[in-house]
Amino acid sequence: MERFLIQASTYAGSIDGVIMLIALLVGFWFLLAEGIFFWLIWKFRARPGEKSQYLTGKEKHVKRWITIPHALVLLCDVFIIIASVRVWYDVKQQLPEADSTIRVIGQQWAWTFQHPGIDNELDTDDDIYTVGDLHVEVEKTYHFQLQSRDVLHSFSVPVFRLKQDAIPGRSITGWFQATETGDHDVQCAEICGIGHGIMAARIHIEDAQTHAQWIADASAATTP
Ligand SMILES: [Cu+2]
Repeated sequence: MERFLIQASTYAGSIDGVIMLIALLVGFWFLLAEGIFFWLIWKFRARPGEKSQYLTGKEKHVKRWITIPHALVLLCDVFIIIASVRVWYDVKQQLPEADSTIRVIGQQWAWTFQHPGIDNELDTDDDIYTVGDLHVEVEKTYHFQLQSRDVLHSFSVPVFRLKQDAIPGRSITGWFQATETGDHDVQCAEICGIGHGIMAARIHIEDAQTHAQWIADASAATTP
């Protein structure tokens, strides 16, 4: 499948799969319905000497044009629902064991990231706080605790196909696992005020050695 944006998380491919399934099914019915529509316009066009039929809409041979496609479209919906629920369960309902936990805090208009330091424990003295730069290690499972200091925000990492609303007063836990190294965009995907559009950040997906080095450097810089 042609990829428009790289897939850098374990579940990115399955989310793209659902979107592709919906696009194909909806696309098929759209083209078919429009095709039949224009064919009927052409077939029943006005012609000299031909009288138009009077249809109440209740005739069996007319109603079939509604009931049969209706049933088939509902069947397609069932396929979409089954595929979506399976992906939703994997991404949102289950929580694989974490190698590391980070905290993501949205506010007007920046993202603050709280990383565990060398001890890999959150809320200890060696935590590393950054604004606008999230550092993670590739192929490690992360839990994130998503919070907001003011209004609704939405933590969006397009290459992960991850999007989760941040709600003031709540701490929402989710997970991801990056599959390849690289630097990518983090966005806010919920209109949160005049600075919403500039609420961009970066995620740095690093190999184990680079990530360990970053933690060491950041700890040395912040530890008195
Ligand atoms: Cu925001």
